[in-house]
Order: sequence, then structure tokens, then C-alpha cells
Amino acid sequence: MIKPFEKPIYVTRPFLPPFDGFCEELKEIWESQWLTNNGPILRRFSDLLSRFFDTDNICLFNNGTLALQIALQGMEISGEVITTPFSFVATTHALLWNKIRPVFVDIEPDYYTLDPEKVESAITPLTSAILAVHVYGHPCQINSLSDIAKKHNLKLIYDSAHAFGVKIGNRSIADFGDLNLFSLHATKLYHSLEGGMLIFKQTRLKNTFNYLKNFGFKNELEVVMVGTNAKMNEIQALMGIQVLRYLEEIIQRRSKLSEVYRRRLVEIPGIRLVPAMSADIMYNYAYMPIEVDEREFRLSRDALYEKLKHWNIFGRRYFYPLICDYACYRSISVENPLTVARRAADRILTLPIYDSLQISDVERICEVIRLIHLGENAR
Ligand code: T4K
Repeated sequence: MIKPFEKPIYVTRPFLPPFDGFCEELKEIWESQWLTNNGPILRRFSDLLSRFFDTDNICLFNNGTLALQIALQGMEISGEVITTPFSFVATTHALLWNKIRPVFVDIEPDYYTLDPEKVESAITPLTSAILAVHVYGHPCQINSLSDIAKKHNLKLIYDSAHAFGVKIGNRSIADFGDLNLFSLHATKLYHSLEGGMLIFKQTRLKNTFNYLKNFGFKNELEVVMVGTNAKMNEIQALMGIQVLRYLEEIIQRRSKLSEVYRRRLVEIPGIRLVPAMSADIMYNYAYMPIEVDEREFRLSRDALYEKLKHWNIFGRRYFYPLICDYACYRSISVENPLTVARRAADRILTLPIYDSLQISDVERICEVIRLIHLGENAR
């Protein structure tokens, strides 16, 4: 008889490089006594990422949220920005911190990214940019969004927080749009403890972002902007360097787990999986979202989420509620009915996926979901 997991199985666990190797490289920090403020390890990390993404237009931050706030400020985005309500709340927070009005439009039903048709009809004379999210690492409809942005002279900004390592036709996802934000938070498949990274097209923005993340200092005596403190420290950078060595392995491992999930879950009535991606996309398996059809599964998404906890399985309802439904956003009027986004927010559960999860764990999670569906042995 199948038993609950002995230890909690969370939606994610961070990849950690070998402990001894990390300590060995920490010695450099102890010896130099250089802990932050553009130190040598941070510079090395930045060079490494420049090579990885094949661009010098890169800037590192202490987290993704501040990176996005600074991006919007540095690019002088103002007025209205068209964005998705189906994301982590930080996407919209970054707009409000810059006094920009978010205009929420609907998503498409397959991969849950911004629906380009809805974007075009929401453009007004006040629109300055589109802020789209490669949610779960699923690439947005980049060609359509790029055409709309060009046609209406709008900046195209991607929140690629979930999309590290994703490629389209052998090009990094960071190649598309005017700017990409990546989160390097511990919960991401690639991380630097906490961290954020901007990759952008316009070279002149590099100085601006560097000033803004360091109080606006240009040099010891000149403060040229009202900046903040958003610098990445040396230990974050060291973690980033070390985890990068394992990126391919991490993605491959997740790909295998995802395959097992898909094979097992497809047999359970009422569980819908994201359609297979087109062959030119190299996905990173950042999340494992499933949609629960209450009628066919015989239980709601929320009931499944609660029942799984009794088996020590902690999925997450990313992203419920929709951002526009949080108390702090309810006063912002939403024209678009957001039908698809509401349905996704009500039905999606993201299941555990991380490199140290075992294939046998995934099989057990799927078996538990099947039992819950059958109402057998349901705890
Ligand atoms: N844009 C998007 C689209 C984003 O998703 C995010 C962040 C951002 C922007 C902003 O980037 P950052 O400023 O964060 O760099 C988590 C993360 O904190 C957040 O980074 C992430 N998105 C969001 C989707 O998820 P929570 O509140 O769900 O995290 P928490 O603490 O509940 O962690 C989830 C699970 O992960 C835990 O149940 C256990 C595991 N965990 C977590 C941490 C922190 C560990 O095993 N070890 C850990 O150290 O927000």
C-alpha cells in the first residue's frame, strides 16, 4: 500500500553545488575581505554570463524584483504598460513602484502567456511598453509581440524570471525584446541564492543600470541619479558561478522527471497537461503545471491541493489569485474580462520538480493523484 512521504516534498528545492568545493572557493573571499560593491567574484560572474549569453549588455542585481524596477526606471517607461495578470506579483509591483499604470490583458490557453490579439486592442496613446512574462519558462509568442511593439513604437520587455536556459531555434530567449529580466532566486532552476539579471539591447543602458543599483554614484564624488542599493554580493556571485557549471545537468534531470509526470498523468481523467512545445524550443522544465478539470477529475484543484498535503506533497497554486485580484490592485480598473487567465488561476496546480527529486518520487506523486481521483485510500 502506498504511504505518505516521510519528509515534505516541496514544489521546488534549490540545487546546491558540492559543499567542500563551495567552501574551498569561499576562502578567496575570506582572504580578500571583499564582500560586495562590484568585487572580483562578481566581475568574474558577470564575464561568465556575458560569454554564456554572448553579450556585454548585462547587469547583475541582488534580486529580480529590484532589477525589474530599475530596468523600467532606466528605460524611462511611463504612463501605461500592457501586462499579464497571470504572474508572480513582483511583475506588476515593479510597474507601480515606477508610478506606471498596469493594463491587464488576457493570456492564451495553451502556455498561459500574454495573448497578442488582446494586447493590440488594449493600446492607447498612453501606452509606452509591453511587459510580457515567459511564465513557467514557456516562451511568449515572440514574433507577434515584436510585430505589435514595432508597429506601435512600444518597448518590449520580457520578464524572463522563469526562463533561464530556454532557447528558441538555437537563440537564447534573452535575444528577443528590448530587455529581459532573469530572477536568480533560490527557487529558480538556476540561482545565485538570490539575484537578478538584466540583458538588454541598448548599450547605453549599462551605465544607467550600474548607477541606479549603486545609489546613483558615477564616481566617488558624483551622484548623477536617485539610485537605490541593489548590488549583488560576492557570496551570491560565487553561488552563481558554481551552479552554472551544472546547468545542463539540472535541465536534463528535470526533463526526465517531466517526461515521467507526463506519461503517468496523461492516463488520469481530468488532468490536462501543457501541449508539447514546437521542435525549435529548448525548454528548461522550470515548473510542472497541471490543469485540473473539476468535473472529470471529480475534485477541484483546491481539493487536490489540500489532499496532496496529507501525503506530504506540497504543490503550489502558481499563480492564484490573479495579480489584479490582490487587495492592493483592486482599485485598478480592468477592461479585459480575463476569461482565460481566470480559468488558469482557478485550475492550475504546479507539482514538485527539482533535480534532487527521484523518478520513483514522481511515480509515487502520480499514483497518489490517481488514488485521489478514484477516491480510494484518499487520506
Ligand atoms: N517575476 C516573476 C515572474 C517571478 O516569478 C519572480 C519571482 C520575480 C519576477 C521576482 O524575482 P525575485 O525578486 O524573487 O528574484 C517564490 C520566490 O520567492 C520568487 O522568487 C518566485 N518568483 C516565486 C514564483 O516563488 P514563494 O513565496 O512561493 O516562495 P517560498 O518561500 O514559498 O518557496 C517555495 C518553496 O521552495 C518552498 O515551499 C520550499 C522551497 N524552498 C524555498 C526557499 C526560499 C527551498 O527549498 N529553499 C529555499 O531557500 O515565492
